[in-house]
Amino acid sequence: MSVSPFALILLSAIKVIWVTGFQESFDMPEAYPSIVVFDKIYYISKVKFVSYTEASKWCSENGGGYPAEIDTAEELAVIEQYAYSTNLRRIFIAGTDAKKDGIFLSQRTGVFIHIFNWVNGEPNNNGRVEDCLELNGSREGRVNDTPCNRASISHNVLCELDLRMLK
Ligand SMILES: *[C@@H]1O[C@H](CO)[C@@H](O)[C@H](O)[C@H]1NC(C)=O
Ligand SMILES: [Ca+2]
Ligand SMILES: [Ca+2]
Repeated sequence: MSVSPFALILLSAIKVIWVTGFQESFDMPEAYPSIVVFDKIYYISKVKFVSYTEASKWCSENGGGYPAEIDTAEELAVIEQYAYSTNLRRIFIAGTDAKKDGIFLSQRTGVFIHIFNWVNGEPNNNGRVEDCLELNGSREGRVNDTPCNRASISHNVLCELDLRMLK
């Protein structure tokens, strides 16, 4: 099957208009500027959270998203770079190994997460309480296991929203 170049241009024009329109209405004072990559929009809270559950709630109440779930190596590279660009230190993303140490599942979907770019020596389940995941700004945005709820450690949160879910 061949698709005419004109159809492709038209399609991408529609997509740009649609995404741009969405982005404008999406600007939130409580979030860092969002980025749109492929069919996803990503945004990071300015607020910090001790609890992953609270962070996840923030994503859904601000823009209708959920903590970012690593599905592909490309997506991980994108969110690492985005996280690192903010200069923030610790940023929650989705994933927990509360059931079985070292096996990370999405809290939202239960799907097995199998692509990582760990900080050297991680995951170490430090203090035996590190059952959640963060992108660590002190380590180029790479992945580290971190407590889901420990008073002394707070995180921003990187949220993801599938634009296809909006239509
Ligand atoms: C992650 O970042 C924090 C804050 O900058 C730092 O104290 C901590 O050592 C880092 N964790 C790892 C595993 O690199
Ligand atoms: Ca994802
Ligand atoms: Ca760790």
